[in-house]
Amino acid sequence: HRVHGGVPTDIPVWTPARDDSGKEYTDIIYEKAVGEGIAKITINRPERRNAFRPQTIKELMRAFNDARDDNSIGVIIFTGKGTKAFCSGGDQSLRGKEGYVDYDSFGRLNVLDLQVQIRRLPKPVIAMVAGYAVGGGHVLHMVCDLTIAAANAIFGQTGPKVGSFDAGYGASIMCRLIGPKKAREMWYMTRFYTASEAEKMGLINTVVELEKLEEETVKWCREILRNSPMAIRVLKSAVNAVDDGHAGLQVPSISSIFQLSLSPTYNNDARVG
Ligand code: S0N
Repeated sequence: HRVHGGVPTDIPVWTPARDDSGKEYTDIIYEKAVGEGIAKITINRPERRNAFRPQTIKELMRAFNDARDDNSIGVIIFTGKGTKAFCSGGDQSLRGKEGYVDYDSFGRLNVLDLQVQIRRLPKPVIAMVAGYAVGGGHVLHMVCDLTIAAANAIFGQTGPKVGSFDAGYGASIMCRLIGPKKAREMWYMTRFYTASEAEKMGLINTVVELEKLEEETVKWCREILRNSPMAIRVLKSAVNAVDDGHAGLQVPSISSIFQLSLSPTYNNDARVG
């Protein structure tokens, strides 16, 4: 191991992972660093700047659910394939009168369910962003616990240009992160912001050279993994509580306390729940 500040900085060996549906993934890559406690979920549609279609979201939800339930996983990295985009939002080529429709004729914008899933998931989710995080892809990085960006990252909302918007988390969490004035600017004007501008705005945690992006992200994961998963899961719901209310608190925090009261030997290191 190469070590910096007591934390190894080498990139782990990623092993392909599956969920229990028995289905293959077509739109994402799901991997785990065995023995490390890290899962990595990658949108794999680089030819469309990692735009999501309903099928992409279904697969992401399956993988996030598996990572949530896997006792060996403590942190999840969420990213996009390649260096040009984290995610460019909803696949515009599938947008028609019936909404977003793919080959399963699935006409619902199920990305909103994924946003809720990431917010409720009682483990940190880290967005690892190279290139564009725009439109619905920008909201996806905002709902993650932390965002680590490469110097080439570009952030922005594009929805109003194409007649769409996110009046849920896309508006409320953005106000929390950068304040309502800046949030209005971002939504009304659909400007794009560089990684260093985004860092100054409080939209992301840090910026690193593109070549160091994964190394740095894994280092942040390892630092988190040294700490108590129980403390982190309750802190996650506490930090989200103002926006998520009781629905947010209920899942990781109250159920943990309930389990604590049930079992005097409840394991403070538990990663399931
Ligand atoms: C990302 C951009 C800026 C990249 O520009 P660049 O590098 O010049 O590449 P392009 O040549 O433009 O693109 C390369 C190929 O990728 C395809 N492509 C890119 N983005 C999409 C996309 N979103 N859907 C489908 N295909 C995409 C290009 O067509 C091109 O293909 P080829 O090579 O075959 O020509 C630039 O690409 C860009 O601006 N993309 C569109 C961004 C956009 O408008 N996104 C949609 C925004 N709306 C949503 O996300 C809908 C969902 C929604 O309403 C929502 C939901 C939740 C939260 C927020 C929203 C919201 O609307 O904001």
